[in-house]
Amino acid sequence: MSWKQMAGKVALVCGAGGFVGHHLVKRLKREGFWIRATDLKFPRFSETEADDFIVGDLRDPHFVRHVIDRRFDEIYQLAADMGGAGYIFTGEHDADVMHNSASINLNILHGAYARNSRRIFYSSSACVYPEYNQLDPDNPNCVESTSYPAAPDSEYGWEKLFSERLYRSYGRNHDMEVRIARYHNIFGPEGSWNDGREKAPAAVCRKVAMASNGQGIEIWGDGKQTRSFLYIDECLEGTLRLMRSDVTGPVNIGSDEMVTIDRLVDLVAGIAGKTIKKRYVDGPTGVRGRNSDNRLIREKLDWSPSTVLVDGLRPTYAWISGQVMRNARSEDEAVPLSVSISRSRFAHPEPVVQINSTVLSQMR
Ligand code: GKE
Repeated sequence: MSWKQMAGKVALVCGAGGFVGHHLVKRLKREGFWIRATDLKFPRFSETEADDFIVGDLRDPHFVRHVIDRRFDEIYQLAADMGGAGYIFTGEHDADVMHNSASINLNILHGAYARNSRRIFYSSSACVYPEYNQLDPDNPNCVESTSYPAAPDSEYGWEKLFSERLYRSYGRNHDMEVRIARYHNIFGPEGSWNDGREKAPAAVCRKVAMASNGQGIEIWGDGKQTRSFLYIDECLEGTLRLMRSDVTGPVNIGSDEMVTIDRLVDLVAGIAGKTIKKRYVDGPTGVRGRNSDNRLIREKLDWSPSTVLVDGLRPTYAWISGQVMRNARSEDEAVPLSVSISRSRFAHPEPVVQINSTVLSQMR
């Protein structure tokens, strides 16, 4: 659809304080939409471009009724309790992930139905695919039709599978135009990079940015596990193409450039111009191999992502190394204070409160 055809239309973006949602708002604004956005929080790294941003809890059906108070031409449901391997594969957040994301999906979908907002996009995940098809790092199978018999390796994947079924049942029973993408590890600037929810591309960029030339960085697992990573701009392109298509079944939106985590580190080190050694440590690793199978999206949408991984990593590394430098600067600025505190320790050998520069920078 052209920009002119989009002008005057209204869209709702749920999860617009998060990485994909924030970028999607910018993209829809360029197309001329009026946008309502919602999330628990505003975007962390730059201002939202939404016309109307409502902060609140989408687990609360009353709040959702307040947000969906009219018919929207397009609703994008990206809100979820999610994160990288360090968040979703440790088991510590399973109850939160399942309860929070399922509640959000139940509320939003029903709210959309109640206001006759028929066209709704749901962001599912490659985590729905069964573990038994992802044991061989060189030959994972993520064809859309292979998600059953179901055996995701995480509760996160099970919730996505449940919600896919929920959306599809509203499509069948209530005549809604449901579109479902299975995202494969989306990355880019302004994503989580240091809050415990970061995925491998951001974590590796951060670790490389913080390392000196010749130093080592920690890698979870043996580095031989495989993944594909999709740059944010391609994700948005695929999302919009899918939303405006007549494709009702779930489709992969991912890159099919499969790499080992070792290779990911080497690419980032190359961009940084550093020699980086790898130290393999125990950590949450998830499936052994995963790659997007793009045959269905090519057939259905006559399109698939083409940006090569290294081209997406360049702007991502530039942004994350900038964040690392900013954080280091703000910690440096706190040093004179901690120096004066440690000096005072000579006079008071048992300080009552211990303050360090990190705490000071968080308090600002
Ligand atoms: N996050 C992270 N941080 N991963 C690391 C690190 C590190 O410092 N070092 C090595 N890895 C390894 C992980 O152990 C895992 O094997 C691989 O990189 C990819 O981790 P990831 O990017 O955090 O997450 P996954 O691809 O395993 O899973 C993600 O899949 C997406 C869909 O494809 C999920 O976290 C979801 O965010 C998402 O649905």
